[in-house]
Amino acid sequence: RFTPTPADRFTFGLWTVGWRGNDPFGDATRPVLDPVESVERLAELGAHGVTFHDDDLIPFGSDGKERARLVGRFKDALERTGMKVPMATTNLFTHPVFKDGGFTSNDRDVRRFALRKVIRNIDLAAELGASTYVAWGGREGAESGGAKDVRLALDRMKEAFDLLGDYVTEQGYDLRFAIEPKPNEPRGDILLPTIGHALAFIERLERPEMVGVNPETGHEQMAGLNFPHGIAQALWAGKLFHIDLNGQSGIKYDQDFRFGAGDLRQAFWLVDLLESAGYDGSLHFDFKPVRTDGIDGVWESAKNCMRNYLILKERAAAFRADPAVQEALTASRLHELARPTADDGLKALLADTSAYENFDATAAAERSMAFEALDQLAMEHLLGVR
Ligand code: 3MF
Ligand code: MG
Ligand code: MG
Ligand code: MG
Repeated sequence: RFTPTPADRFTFGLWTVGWRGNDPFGDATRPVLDPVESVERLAELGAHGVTFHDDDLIPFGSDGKERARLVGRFKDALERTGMKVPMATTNLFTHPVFKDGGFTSNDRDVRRFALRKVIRNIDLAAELGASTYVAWGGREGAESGGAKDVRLALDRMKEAFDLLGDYVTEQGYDLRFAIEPKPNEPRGDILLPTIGHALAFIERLERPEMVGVNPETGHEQMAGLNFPHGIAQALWAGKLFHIDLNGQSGIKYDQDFRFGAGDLRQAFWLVDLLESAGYDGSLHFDFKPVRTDGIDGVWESAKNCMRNYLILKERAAAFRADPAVQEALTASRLHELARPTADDGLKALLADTSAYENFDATAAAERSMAFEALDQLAMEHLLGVR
């Protein structure tokens, strides 16, 4: 029970299980993990695939020969295990050259280098069969007001996505972009800080249909936002191209706990939403196994990211199937929300005296929404007592 198979579409970044525990205050606590070992171990645990930043697989500065060797043995591991690479991304944040950003660095040479670095890895992504290319602009931002002209930076950001869209189209790749919002860290403030900012930005692009979002649980919750609500809006906009699942406890640094840790109730509603909406993309974990643990904790937490998703999936299904919940949903008038407000048309609405002239606001105000009973049912399904 709760043991995943590749059909569950669970994927992991190589940088997640491969994180060595280095943080701003301390050095690495775990040894280097070979990407080939990650592929093998995750396959054994029942994952569907892995994702990577260019530099996770091919260390920055590797020459052509070394690059070919590393890609070759990675491909062998994929073939051996049947693991897929549904998504790839670019590291535009670790090397000091990106200290002021990649697409929006004030330094034009750096911006041109960043675009070439992305394009180089897009070729590899396409070769490996990826369908999504994620862009997290962790260094696109500022610590002080005069340092960045945000309107110009957004022009450069748009220019970058427009050029990358041209490139993918010219090459005939079957690849879409997903922007990953984050409010801060490592920059004091990052551009495109939330799902909403990213969705609005995408509509200004030359090829908006090619670009969606890759929201991360912790990133929205760092800003105190409701993650399921953000995901619902991305789904509503047809823009949920990918997702980074993890755990976060409130407004803090980016904790990247395993999925299910942190805000458990939002995790429950998130799984309920993804499953009832029929989201069929990757269920991608972007987490960090806590640095207190050895390699045992790495595989334990990777396993439990998937296990917790499957447990919550079962709990959410039980919640939806419970006749008492169906009654409670009716009492809360969820079905009425599904009905258009004026399907009789504007003219009929204006002529309807019961809508306004004879509307009894006092009586309507007295009708309970009955949300407390509904929420307690959810709580009890989540806690496994129903
Ligand atoms: C940082 C992140 C990133 C992105 C990754 C793109 C290093 O907080 O979440 O992980 O997810 O760069 O997928
Ligand atoms: Mg993150
Ligand atoms: Mg995070
Ligand atoms: Mg992420």
